[in-house]
Order: sequence, then structure tokens, then C-alpha cells
Amino acid sequence: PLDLNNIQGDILGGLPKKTETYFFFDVTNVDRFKANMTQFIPHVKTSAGIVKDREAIKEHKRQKRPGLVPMAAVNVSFSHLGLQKLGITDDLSDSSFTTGQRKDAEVLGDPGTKNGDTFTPAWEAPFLKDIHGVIFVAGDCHASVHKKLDEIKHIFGVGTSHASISEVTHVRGDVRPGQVSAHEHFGFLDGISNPAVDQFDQNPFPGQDSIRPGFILAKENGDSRAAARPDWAKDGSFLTFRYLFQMVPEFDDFLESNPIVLPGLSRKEGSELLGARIVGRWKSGAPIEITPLKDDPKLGADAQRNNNFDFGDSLVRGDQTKCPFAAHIRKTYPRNDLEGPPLNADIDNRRIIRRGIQFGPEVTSQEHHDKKTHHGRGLLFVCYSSSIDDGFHFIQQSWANAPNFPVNAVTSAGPIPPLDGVIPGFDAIIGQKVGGGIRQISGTNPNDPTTNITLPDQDFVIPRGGEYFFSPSISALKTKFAA
Ligand code: N7H
Repeated sequence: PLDLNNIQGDILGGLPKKTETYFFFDVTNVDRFKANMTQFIPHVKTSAGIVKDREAIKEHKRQKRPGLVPMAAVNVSFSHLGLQKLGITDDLSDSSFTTGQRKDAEVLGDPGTKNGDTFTPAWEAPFLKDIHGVIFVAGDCHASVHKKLDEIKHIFGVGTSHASISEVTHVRGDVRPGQVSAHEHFGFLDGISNPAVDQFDQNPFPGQDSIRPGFILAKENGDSRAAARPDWAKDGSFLTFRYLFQMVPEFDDFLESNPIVLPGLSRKEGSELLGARIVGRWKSGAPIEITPLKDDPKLGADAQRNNNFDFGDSLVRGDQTKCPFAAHIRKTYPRNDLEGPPLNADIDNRRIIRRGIQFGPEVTSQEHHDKKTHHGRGLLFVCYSSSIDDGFHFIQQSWANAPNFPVNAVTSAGPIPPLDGVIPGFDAIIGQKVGGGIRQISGTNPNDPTTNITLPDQDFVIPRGGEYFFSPSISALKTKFAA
């Protein structure tokens, strides 16, 4: 069985959060840092700790007690540069991690400028600097998180003459208010579909795919790179952080200007349908594969049903009448599209566990009126996997950015034959242009899969920073990162 006391809590359980602060740091004094780590490690929330916290939250709700359980949970993660700084030279066998996200940004398709051979992504200044690690604190309210973060900063002497780390930058995420608390800024319910991890998630929901722990945790059953990795990497996981800004008024304007025209649909319903077909779910979370033409909020909210689907009329027959190939959830997890005969491609190694949080204010009436973003908002995207090469990096580059995927995808059984006249197009949510070109998606009109719709020049999601990290096990923190 997995040792839940040894695995950081965000990976398997997810830190419970209404708000979360990511504190990016550089190590400025290695010896002092390792000494400070000894004091810090007891603060790190484990997956076993998360299981207990979740029980406490359930009990609180069961007893109908007012407010939230006061809580602040801490995790820590290191970049490749951070490992180097600490003199840890083992190869973790992941080239995206070793390269670092700033240098990977061109391949990911992030906007930026090229000078000779050097590409500089159009990121916020702090993310263009070297970052050694990130300490993140999640909790029920700002006061709980501040208090915890202050304790942690005190341990590392931040801002004093005996500091062992210095702040590069910090960013704060907050779930959205009231009714939309579980929804991301475009308005869609999020956090519905993550894979269940064997030996941790005992009762997967119907339709929730179970994967071996080694697809998320290094050196566990399923990790294809296990043999190449040092012993201390066991039960650690790679954390991908992306600072993603969302152009919400522009997204809304695009939907309003391009309603899908179908008999019996009002203009407004046509716009909602376009949004649902771009994402693959209605704002309520209801999958369009199950309810293609009309939202079903009860279905969206029902965890027993809202993930229980495959892209039934399989790709081989080329069907995108219910869900376009380019829909965000089909691009990033094509379910049975590549599985089963004749292709038999196993995509368990492409699964990631997503743990993001929203940042920024609600859209103001001025922005709504101007159809233009004036205030930064979006998603602090975080995901875990035992390989960034096979997980985030691959999904972004080879699936979301690739207009032909999944139609011309090359699988272990060879390429999938192209479908007559249909190029699926970009993932309109996260697909990036990669050096220009027209961004199109097909299949938005259920009655005509060959109609293409052209997306505006300006992407709806804009990356403004990020880094790749590794979240070591508790025993690794003690033996390799502390003294
Ligand atoms: Fe995505 N969105 O609001 O449109 N995502 N995502 N994502 N995403 C999902 O199923 C969104 C991003 C995945 O298992 C839902 O939980 C936004 C990146 C994967 O069926 C919604 C942004 C990557 C899934 C969104 C964003 C992914 C998924 C449905 C950026 C990886 C699960 C809710 C601002 C490269 C698919 C749910 C499955 C679901 C949105 C980013 C991947 C609503 C706004 C960068 C694997």
C-alpha cells in the first residue's frame, strides 16, 4: 500500500482551499536553508493529513456548524535549478523538468520574442528570473493563510540578515464567490474529472478512470522511468505551475457574436451551445456527450453521473455530432478515442491530477460593457504527474496545440486515418498558435462537422509565467533537503 504519511498532501488528496498563496523563492544560503528545513518539515501537510482534514470538514458539515473549519496547509516543491543550488545532481529523468519551463515556453507555444536563438516568453518579470522552489499555503481564509505563511517566513528568516531564502514573487489565488465558487472564470464548473489513483481513491465515481499510482508518483507501480530515477525520488511527483490569464469579456463577446444557429434555439441559447461545444461541458458541468443540445444542471451537479461517458461513437467512425474533437475536455483527455480496437493506445501515461485555483476579481460592469479585460484574472494552473514530458508538456504540445489531433494522431498502432474533410482544429481554451497561422475549430455545429469557425487573433488564455517543480516525499525532504 502507499505510505500516505510520506506523500505531500496536495498530490493525492488536494489541499482544502478557499484561498491559496504560492510563494516562489531562491535559496540564498544552502547550509542555513538545510538547517531551517528541519524546523519547516513538520509543517508540511501529508496525504494522510489531508484524509483527516477532509473528515473534519465532513463532520463540521454534518453537524451543521456555521462557517468553515479554520485550516492552513503547507506543501513545498523544487525546480531543477533549486536542486542544483542544493547540490542534488541526480537525474530525475524528465527532460521538461531539467530544461525548466522558461526554456520550454517556445515549444509550448507561449507568445514571446526571439533574438537570435534566444526565445523570451512574454511573461511577467519575476517568472523570467531563476526560481528555486515554491512553498504554497492553502486555507479557509486569508487570515489563516497569512498567519501560516508568516510562521514559515520566520523559520527561513525571510527579510532578515540571517535569511536562507529570498522571495522571487508570490501570487494569490481565491475561489470565486457564492454560487460560482466551484466555477472557473469563463463560468464552467471545474474540478470534475481527475483520474482515481489505485490504492488511494477507494471508490471511484462511475466513469472515473483508475490509474496505477506510478503515473502520478515516481517509482511506484506504473512509472516507466522508475529504474532511471534515484531512490529518494520515490513517492515524489512533478508539479507543473502555469500562470494563466483569462480574457473573459472577450470570450463572452466571441460566444455572443457567433451563436450556433439551430431550429428552436434562441440566439442566447446558440451562444451557450457554442461555449459548451468549445469546452465539452455546459457551465453546469453537464457533459455534452450525454446532453448535446440542452444544459442539464442536475446532471452537472451529480458526481455519480457527470463523468460517466465515453466519446461513444468512436473516432474511427469520425463522429463529432455530440462533442467536437476540438472540445477542451476531448483534446486533453480523449477517453476512448484512441483506446480499443483497432488502435489499442494506452493513454494512462497522459493523465494528470489538476489542482488549480482562480485568481483575480469578478468581471466588472465596465469590462462587460467594453467587452474588454481591464483587470488581470485567470487560473493558477497546477497539475501533478510522474512525468512532465508524458503529461502536461505532451498534452499542451501534441494534443491541444495540434490542429490534426486526434484525427491524425500517431499511436502505438500507427497513425489514425484522416477523416474525410475534417480537421479537428485547436483547443480553443488552451491551444496556442505556435508562430502564427489561423486558429480554427471544426465540429462546433452539430449538424455540420465540416464547418470551421475561426477564433479571434487574441487567445482567450494567455500564459504569463510558470515553472516545473518536483514535490519530494517527506523522507526525501528529511534526507536530501535538510541537515
Ligand atoms: Fe482544463 N475551462 O474552463 O474551459 N478544463 N482548463 N486544462 N482540463 C477542464 O472535467 C480550463 C488546462 C484539462 O478528464 C474543464 O474537471 C481553463 C490546461 C484536463 O475529461 C474545464 C483553463 C490543461 C481536463 C476546463 C484550463 C488542462 C480539463 C472541465 C485555463 C493541460 C479533464 C471540468 C485557464 C495542459 C478532462 C473537469 C477530462 C478539464 C477549463 C487549462 C487539462 C471547464 C479555463 C493548461 C486533462
